[in-house]
Amino acid sequence: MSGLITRRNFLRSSAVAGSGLILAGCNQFDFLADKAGPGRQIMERANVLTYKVQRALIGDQTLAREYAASEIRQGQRPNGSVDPTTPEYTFLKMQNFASYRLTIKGMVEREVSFSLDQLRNMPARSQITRHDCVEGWSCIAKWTGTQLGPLLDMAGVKPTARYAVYHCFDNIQRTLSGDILYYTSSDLIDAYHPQTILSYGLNDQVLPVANGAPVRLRIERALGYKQPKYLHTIELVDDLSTFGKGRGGYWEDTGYDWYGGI
Ligand SMILES: Nc1nc2c(c(=O)[nH]1)N[C@H]1C(S)=C(S)[C@@H](COP(=O)(O)O)O[C@H]1N2
Ligand SMILES: [Mo]
Repeated sequence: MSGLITRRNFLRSSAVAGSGLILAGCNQFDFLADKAGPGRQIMERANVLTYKVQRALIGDQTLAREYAASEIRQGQRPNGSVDPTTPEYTFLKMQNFASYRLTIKGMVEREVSFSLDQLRNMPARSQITRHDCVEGWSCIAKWTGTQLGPLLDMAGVKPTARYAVYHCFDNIQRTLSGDILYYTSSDLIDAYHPQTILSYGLNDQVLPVANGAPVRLRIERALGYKQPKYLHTIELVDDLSTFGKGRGGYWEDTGYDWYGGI
């Protein structure tokens, strides 16, 4: 996976940015831009550049900063969907998520799914990290869950997979043509990152509905909108263009940066 971003690519990207030639064809952006034709928007190119530069600067395995318990000053402020109303979620919530399953599917050797009890009985990791929302607020909170990486290995991610798409239960937006369900995505470096956990605990309590019960993903080096709540399916893909408006997430579809690094 780390082969995707080589030092050479990074240097090429920087050189391009530096010389102001970013609009003059984009063969050098081989990671995302190869999915697109010549009509790509400037914004998308900027996203790719941001991704490459941020990824190169941050490295594959660098950990997000972890804090001391004394630095938790308030509860995790609920934001976005706080109480999903889809029938599926309402039903699960009514029975305290007894029949909840997290599914991993798509470009995998075998589709797998896990109950909440199974997830809770896997090796747990707790981390106290800072959540940064683009709306301009931050919260330090303790997240407990199990690492995503080993679960992906159980499914057997195919070598052709490039992204993990995170599908959520909540209808973040209702339109005349139906509900829009929240989703986001990451590359496999972030999916396998040691601090990327399927979190079911928040500040030593069961994860509340307002913060994404029963399971929400933490991708600690990314902004708030890359922390999917009410997660039910992780789909391994090689192309993001078939989901939503094709930019890899609900907020990403409205123009937010795909990588969303902090
Ligand atoms: N399913 C889902 N995930 C989501 C959202 C959402 O509305 N629905 N909002 C995102 C945004 S913008 C933020 S800041 C955080 C808020 O998480 P919190 O409610 O635990 O603070 O969740 C992110 N993940
Ligand atoms: Mo956010």
